[in-house]
Amino acid sequence: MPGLIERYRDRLPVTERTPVVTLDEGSTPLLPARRISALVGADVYLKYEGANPTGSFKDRGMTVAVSKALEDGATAAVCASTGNTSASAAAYCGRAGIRLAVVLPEGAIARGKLAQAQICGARVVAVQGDFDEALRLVRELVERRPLALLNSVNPHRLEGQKTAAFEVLEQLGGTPDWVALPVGNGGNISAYWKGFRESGVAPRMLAGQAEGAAPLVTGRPVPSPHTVATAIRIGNPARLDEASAAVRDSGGAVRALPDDRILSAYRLLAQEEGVFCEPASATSVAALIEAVADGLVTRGSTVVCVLTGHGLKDPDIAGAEGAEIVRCPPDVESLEQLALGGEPVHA
Ligand code: AN7
Repeated sequence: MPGLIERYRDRLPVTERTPVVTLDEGSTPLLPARRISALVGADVYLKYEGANPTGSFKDRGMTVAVSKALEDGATAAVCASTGNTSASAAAYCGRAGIRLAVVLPEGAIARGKLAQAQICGARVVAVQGDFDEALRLVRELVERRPLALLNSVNPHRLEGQKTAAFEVLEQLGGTPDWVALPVGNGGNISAYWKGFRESGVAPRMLAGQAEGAAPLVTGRPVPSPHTVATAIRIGNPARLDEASAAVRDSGGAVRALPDDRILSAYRLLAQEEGVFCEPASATSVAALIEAVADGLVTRGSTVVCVLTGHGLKDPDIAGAEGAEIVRCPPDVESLEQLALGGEPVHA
């Protein structure tokens, strides 16, 4: 499929003069989740954004933001990131020939994301602080120097990301009752809500946050946020007000989940649905399970859970949460015993 700018040109802020920087992002699968549907008693679909070119939904915003930066004559750009924004920006800026510095909270980035930024030629800066400090510094930096800012405070990012809502409506052939998604900076939920409103529909937005990083619950910044889901370890979201408005105006809700529930949804998705996403993404499914248990989401509802990033982004957590590795001497009797675990196997 062609990229998003070509597919949705009439609904994006581009002209014939905009140089299109694309990796043919978007057109990601909307997968029926049979086992999870049975578990919660609803029709659950997974919007698998890990299938984007750099493995996350960020590519939707980046194709528009980097194309517009190039149109505006930018030669250098910067972003703060918990990982996926930096990986996506590195790929698109590399393709555009724009120099990029990514500013990351030191020691708090999943290994796959860091590797992507490194190999795609970005200047990688690890700030001795958390994401909120990194974003604050980057915002100060762009006041001093003429750099394109590629965080989701850049409105072009949201324009690109709203196309996910268009795709959900096309793929489903209708409007879901609920759309569940993880919320960090609040950009993506704002973009989905914008995309749905522009399409004249209003599904209810279910925001999933980690309990240790849940400013959406109180509407106020959280100092020293913590969670295993590093992508959404954000205490002072850039788009807190828009995210809150999307929840409120859609008749939606927020659920804050402890890390163990996020990780059990993460394993459930991989083991029961064959869908390997990163821990932050599983927050959408954890939020759904919670909202079904407390009676908010009712039986028979149609629910889309957005899985924002690919599981390979964070191999360390997959290794820690996944199966143990069984060592085997090189003979077939040992292999038979160890591979089958002593259980009867029928042909
Ligand atoms: C997998 O990359 O903020 O609420 O700097 O990587 O729009 O911030 C990532 C966020 C959800 C939250 N899922 O989206 C970054 C960054 C994944 C993410 C979110 C992120 P927003």
